[in-house]
Amino acid sequence: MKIDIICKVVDNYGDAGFCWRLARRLRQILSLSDYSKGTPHQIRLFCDQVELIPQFTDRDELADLAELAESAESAKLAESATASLTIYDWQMLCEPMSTNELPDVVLETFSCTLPTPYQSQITQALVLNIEYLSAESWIEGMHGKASLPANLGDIKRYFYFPGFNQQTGGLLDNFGPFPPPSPHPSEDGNWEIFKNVRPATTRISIFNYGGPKLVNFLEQLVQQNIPIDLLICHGKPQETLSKWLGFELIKPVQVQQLQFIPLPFLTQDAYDRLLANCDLNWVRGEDSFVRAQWAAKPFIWDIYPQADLAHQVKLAAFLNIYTTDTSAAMRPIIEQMMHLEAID
Ligand code: TRH
Repeated sequence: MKIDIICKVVDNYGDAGFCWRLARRLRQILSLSDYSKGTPHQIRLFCDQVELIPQFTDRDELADLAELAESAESAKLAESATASLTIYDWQMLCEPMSTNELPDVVLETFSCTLPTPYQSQITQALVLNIEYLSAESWIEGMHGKASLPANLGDIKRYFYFPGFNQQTGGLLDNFGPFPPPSPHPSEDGNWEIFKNVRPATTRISIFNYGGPKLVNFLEQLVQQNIPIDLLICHGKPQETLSKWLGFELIKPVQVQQLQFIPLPFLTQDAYDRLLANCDLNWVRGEDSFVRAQWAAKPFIWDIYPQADLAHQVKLAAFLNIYTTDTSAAMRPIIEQMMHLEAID
């Protein structure tokens, strides 16, 4: 089977991060499945910001993928019956493809609009448009439905809505064993990321959109006066932290009982492991939000803000299912925590 995943980056890391995770997971599933016997599978990821992809993965995996891409050409792959994964620049979609390059399945992500030259060549393919995740009930009626071609020459596409129940497309599950190994502080002493964490100290990872919401949270923590290690992810959370501290957060810093540990941008596997090894995780967007749920640890979701406030409806729908079994006392606390707006 030949599968193309098409990714256009809107902003931040989520679009590329989701597509990369999807590509790796599909490769893993196809390599393991009986279906792969005999014919090699091919997954191609087309992205308009290919330079983002290597940061999600380690060098060994990239080298392994490059090797696979070469062996696919030499038909060696047919014997090993695995699945190849290759990353291409978006520009390739604007060029003619030979018949044997054409995909069987196209996964267009987040309605990113396929370039016309590519559309005109994939008329035989099954095209799925993978939409954003939501807990809103209307997606159940839309999942699997065909979209009407908007313009002459447009191909027929089917909506694929990820979601939280059987009537939807479900959630992208994790790559590799889960939860990731070493759930306890003592074992994690060997992990570079945790070399500064203090024993028997609560750990909170922070990957949100920063701003007043984070400052408010930090000020509440200071008041608590209990030892907490905060693992601060790369980008916006570190920027907010640096402003709040009054100096750039480049190494671990202690403020009263709180310790702030800045993290480099981690590979996705390392990020997943971080989530599984913290007591509370702040997450955002879509992909980290889903990973926090697989990690099965308490989390606060900093939902991606939308200009038309559609995110508030989305958040309310999620909280509705998330707090189904929550006590009456706890429910308003969770709601209050997640409903605060992230305004920079
Ligand atoms: O980065 P995000 O905010 O991304 C998105 C995009 O803005 C997108 O346009 C929007 O549609 C979507 O949110 C809702 O958040 P997200 O989705 O959680 O993506 C972050 C990705 O980065 C995820 O794949 C995990 C990964 N990641 C790492 O690999 N290493 C890291 O150190 C961190 C902090 C994250």
